[in-house]
Amino acid sequence: MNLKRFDLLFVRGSSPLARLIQGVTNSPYSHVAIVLDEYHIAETDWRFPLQWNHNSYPPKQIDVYRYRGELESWQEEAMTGFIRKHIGTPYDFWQTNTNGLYLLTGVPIQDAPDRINCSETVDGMFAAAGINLTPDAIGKVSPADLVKSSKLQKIA
Ligand SMILES: [Ca+2]
Repeated sequence: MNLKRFDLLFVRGSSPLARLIQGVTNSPYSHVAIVLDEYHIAETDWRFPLQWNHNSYPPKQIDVYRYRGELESWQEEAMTGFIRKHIGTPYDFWQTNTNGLYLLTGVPIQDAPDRINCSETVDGMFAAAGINLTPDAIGKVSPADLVKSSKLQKIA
């Protein structure tokens, strides 16, 4: 597959936590990772801070989404800069948990400003380029919210 930088890999996880996220958000996806190049991704989950990884997701476990528009070079630089700036940022458990509570009970989502979760990273990265993927407050989104964005299209 021809992956491009800033393509998004939406992952259908199978761990107990992944199943919980899928259930609470009513979505097949438990995780989202950002493509850096054909072989590398940036991602964070409860086990590790935002980091660069080899893309080792089996194709059958992921769907690939791409921004519909053309990114200008300043936007690509802003998005790459966002990732660079946040490499090493710890995972935002509190935000993930309260996002789940929000969906179940309406209690507001709590955003720890110095921590990020997977979908918050994606939303923040596009926001750095002036692109709002969803009508929700920046970062207060789940993978399920992101795939509903009219600015993204599924390519694989
Ligand atoms: Ca946060």
